[in-house]
Amino acid sequence: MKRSPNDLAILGGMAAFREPLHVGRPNIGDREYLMALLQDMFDRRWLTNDGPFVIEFERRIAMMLGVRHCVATCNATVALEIAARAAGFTGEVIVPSFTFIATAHALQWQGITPVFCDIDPDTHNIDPDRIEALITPRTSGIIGVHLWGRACNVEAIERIAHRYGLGVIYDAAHAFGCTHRGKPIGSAGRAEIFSFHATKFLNAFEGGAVVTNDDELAGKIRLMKNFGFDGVDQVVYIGTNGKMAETSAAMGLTSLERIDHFTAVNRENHDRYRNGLRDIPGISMLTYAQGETYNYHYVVLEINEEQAGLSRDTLCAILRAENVLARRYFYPGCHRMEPYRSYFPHAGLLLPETERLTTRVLSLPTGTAVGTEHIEKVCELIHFAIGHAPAVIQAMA
Ligand code: T4K
Repeated sequence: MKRSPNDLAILGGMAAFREPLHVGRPNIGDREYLMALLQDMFDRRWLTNDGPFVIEFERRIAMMLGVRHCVATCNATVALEIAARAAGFTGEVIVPSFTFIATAHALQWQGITPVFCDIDPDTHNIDPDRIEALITPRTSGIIGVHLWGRACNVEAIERIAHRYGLGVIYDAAHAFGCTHRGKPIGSAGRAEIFSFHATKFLNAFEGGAVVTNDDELAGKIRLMKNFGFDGVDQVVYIGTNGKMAETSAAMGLTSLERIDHFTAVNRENHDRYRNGLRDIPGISMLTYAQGETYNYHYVVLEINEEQAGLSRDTLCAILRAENVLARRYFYPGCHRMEPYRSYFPHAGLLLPETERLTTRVLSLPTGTAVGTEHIEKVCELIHFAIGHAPAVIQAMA
C-alpha cells in the first residue's frame, strides 16, 4: 500500500476524493419518464388529494407486496403516527432504541411513551427475549423495526403480543423489496410502514405508506391521513394532513420502473465492499440470509476496536476527512436523544447491546451514485488506516 500516514487528509494530506461521497445519494430512475408524468399532471391540474398517480402507486405497491391495502402518505414518520393512532396505541409502546429517531418520535408526538427495548447483537433488531420484562399495565403495543431491510423476529414478537393482547406494527422504512420467509415484507402485524424518502431504496422525493390486510384499519388510516374527513363536510376522526402529493407519486412510479436495476447495483456494490474489506482485522460487514430477497441498500460495518486497533469514531473521522461521508447510523441510540435522555436518564442500563453497537457501527456510501472505483478507494483507505493504526493514531495525537 503506497499511501503513507502523512498522506491521510486527517494529517494534512490531500483528500482521496475531491467531491464528497455521500451515504444516501438518491437512486434516480428515467428522467424522461418522470418528466412525461409531470406533464400529464400539469395538463390534468390535479396535484394532490388522491390523484391518479397516487392511486396507481398504491395499487402497484399493494400488488407487489401481496397485501390488500396500501395507503400512500407524505412520509413514513406521519405514516407511523397515523398507524399507531389507528391501531389504538396509548400509554406505552415497546420499540427498539437502535433505530432512526422517527420511530420513537412518532409515538411521543402524540403522548405515547416509547419504552426502549434492547436488540439482538447479531440481527441488530429488537430482541424478543427482552420484550416481556418491559410490559406494564400501560403497554398497548410493540413496534418492530426491520433494520437495514432484515426482518425482525416477527413470529416471536407476535407470540408475545398475542399472549398479552398487544397490537403490533412494523417500521419497514428500510425494507421495501425485502422478504421474510420468502414472502415480501409488508403483511405482518396490524400494519407495516414504508419510507420512500429520497435516501431510501425506493424514492418518491418524500413519501411513505401504510400497508395492511386489515380492511377496517385501512379505512380508518385512509380517513385519518385526510384530516379525518369521511365525505364532504363530515369529519369522523382526529386526522392530520398525511397525503402524498402527485409529484411524489410520479417519482415513486418512476423509481418502481427501475427497482431491479437498483437492487442489482446495490448487490454488486455490496459484493465489492465485501471482497475489498475481507480479512481486515476487526472489521465485519452486515450479512444477508441465504434464500431471502434483499434490496442491499445499506453497507454496514461493525468495527471491533480491540482487533482493529482503532475505534469506529477514529475510522469515521479518517474517512470523512477523505471526503467519504460515512454515517454512524443510529448513534447514539434514541434513548440518548432528547426528550428521552431527560425522561429516562438510566435507560442505557437496560440496553447494553444497543449501547455497545451504537459505538461500533458505520454506514458506507452505496447506491447508483457510487461506482467501482469509489468502492475500491474506500476499501483501500480502510485497509490502510487499520493496517497502520498505531502510526495513524500516534500521528493524529
Ligand atoms: N424509520 C426508520 C427506521 C427510518 O430510517 C426513517 C428514516 C424513518 C422511520 C422515517 O422516514 P421518513 O419520515 O423520512 O420517510 C435520513 C433520512 O432523512 C431519513 O428518511 C432516514 N430514515 C434516515 C436513515 O436518513 P438524515 O438525518 O441522515 O438525513 P441527511 O439530511 O443527513 O441525509 C442523509 C444523507 O443523504 C446525507 O449524506 C446527504 C444525502 N442526501 C440526502 C438527500 C435528502 C443526498 O445526497 N440527496 C438528498 O436529496 O436522515
